Formats: sequence, C-alpha cells, structure tokens
Amino acid sequence: MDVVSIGETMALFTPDQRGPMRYARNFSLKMAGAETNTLIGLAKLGHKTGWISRIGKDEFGAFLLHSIRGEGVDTSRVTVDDQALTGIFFKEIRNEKDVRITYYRKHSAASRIHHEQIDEDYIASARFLYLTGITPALSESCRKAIFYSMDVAKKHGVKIVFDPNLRLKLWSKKEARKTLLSMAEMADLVLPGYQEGIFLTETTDIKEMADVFHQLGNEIVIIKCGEKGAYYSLHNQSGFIHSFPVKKVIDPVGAGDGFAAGVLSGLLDGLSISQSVERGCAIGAMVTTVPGDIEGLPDRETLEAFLKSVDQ
Ligand code: CKP
Ligand code: MG
Repeated sequence: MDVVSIGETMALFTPDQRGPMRYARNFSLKMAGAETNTLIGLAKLGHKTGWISRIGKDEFGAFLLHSIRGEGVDTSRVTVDDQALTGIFFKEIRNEKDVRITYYRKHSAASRIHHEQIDEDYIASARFLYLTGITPALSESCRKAIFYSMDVAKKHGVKIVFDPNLRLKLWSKKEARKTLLSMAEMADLVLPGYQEGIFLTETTDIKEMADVFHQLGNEIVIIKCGEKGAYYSLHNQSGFIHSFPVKKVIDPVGAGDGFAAGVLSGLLDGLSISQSVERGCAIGAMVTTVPGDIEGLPDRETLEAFLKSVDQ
C-alpha cells in the first residue's frame, strides 16, 4: 500500500438547480468523504490505496462500496454493519461562495468505527497513513480508533499525514481544538487550510503559523490558501506556490482533498516539496471546475494535459 486512510464516506445529494434547497425537487446522487476523495485521487494517478471504514448493510452502503472499489481503492478492510445505516448529506450550492452542507450522519455506521477493526499489518504495509480531523469528531470510538492507528503508524515508521478539516457542525470549538492539536502533534506532515491554521495556532502570520506546527513536531507544514495558492515550510526551506487559474469555479468542495492527493502523489513519485505542492494546487483547481467532489480528479494523462494548457 502507498496510502491507507480511515474515515466516513456518505451518499451525497445535490439539488439539480441552484438556490435554496427548499425549492429543489430533483437531486443528483454522488458520493463524498474527505478520506476517500483523497484515496480516489491517488488511485486515479496509479498509487495503491486502502480504506478502513464501516458502511451500513443497506443500498447506499452497497453503492459506496461498489463505487469506491470501482475507482481502484482497496476496500478489503471495510466492515459492513447491520446495526446502523450509511450516512447521507446534502450540498446546497447557492453560488460558488455560498455552499451549505447538511449532514444526516449522527449514529451512522461509520460513527461505529472501532479501534479493534484497525488492522495493524495493513497500516504497517503503507508508506503514509492519511487522516483528517473529521473522523475523530464522529464519535468516541472513532476518536479512539484514530489515535490507535497513529500509535500503530509510529510503531512501524509509517508517516502520518494530517488534514485538520475542521467541521464545527460536528463538535464544539473547544473539543475540536484540543483533539486536532493532539493529532497534529503526532503527524509528520500537516495540511491545514489558512483559516484552520488561525483556529489552531491563533496567529494570522503564515510564517509564525508554520513555526507553531514545527514546534508541535511537524516536519513538513503546507498551508492551503484557497484560490491564492499554498505556502510550504520545512525546517530549512519555505516557499509559496501560486494557484492555477480556472475559468469558472463550479463547486469548491473537495478541493482540499484533491490537493492532498496531489501532494502525496508527488511525494510518492519522489518529487521535491515545491513540485509536490504544485501538483496539489493543480489537482485542487481541477476539482473545482465540475460538480461533485471526485469527478474532477484527474488521471495522469488529464493532469499532464491540464499542466500543458496552463503553461501556454
Ligand atoms: O475540505 P474539503 O472541501 O476538501 O472536504 C470535503 C469533504 O468529508 C466532503 O466530501 C464531505 O463529505 C467531508 O468533507 C465532510 O465530512 O464534511
Ligand atoms: Mg478541507
């Protein structure tokens, strides 16, 4: 395995028309979950990825399993749970700056992820363990499973990559800050968005922000600045990569996960940090140009073509 991840993926409904969802009558069904968005992005680029999760023994669970497996992600460590249902959520796009998410995921099958289902050998076989701050917000058993998986990764020298993905609809600021900082302390690479960085470090200065993460123990810090680009910092070097222009942003959700896929793919290919961040920015941009979280993730050929088109 190149990258293994743990988290919840849900059936996603988006109204077929823009504007308040109360007037929507027709919805499109897609799937989304930060962790599988990244794993699928990596799989499309030819990397070996595996997903640890729980789904309900229901039709949405079957839909997720077929789709994720179909995208080339290993699902052999996904448990089918007959005691709870697969979570669903709605994405209401009023305009590209006003996207509203409504979750129906409380007590979902994935919220029952348990440390006893985490296969030590499976994590040990990976180069990277990729985690987000969404999973520990789902339940106490999820939080335990996440910390257990990080202990396993540390024991076997597997690098931990952490995207805080702050979701204040799932927990309080106090709980979120405490848990996300403890996760960050165990990570080798952190990928916060700029606003998440402010929340966790209480500074708006990007260099100071990176230093706080370095002091927590992070070797590589990459701060995502949305349409501006991304700042990266290692102990002995830092830099800023400008984002790629896109004609029109259709749906910004999932860009961060695409970015993570690009960075990880670059590192797996042996690229430098700046080149890896550049690949992250390219994929993040591509994801925003189509509706849905995974539909814009490129294969190698599409990525090359995109990079060539912006070069000209
Ligand atoms: O930070 P991003 O916009 O890249 O993340 C989006 C994902 O997992 C989305 O797929 C959704 O299912 C979620 O974050 C979530 O649980 O909020
Ligand atoms: Mg994010």
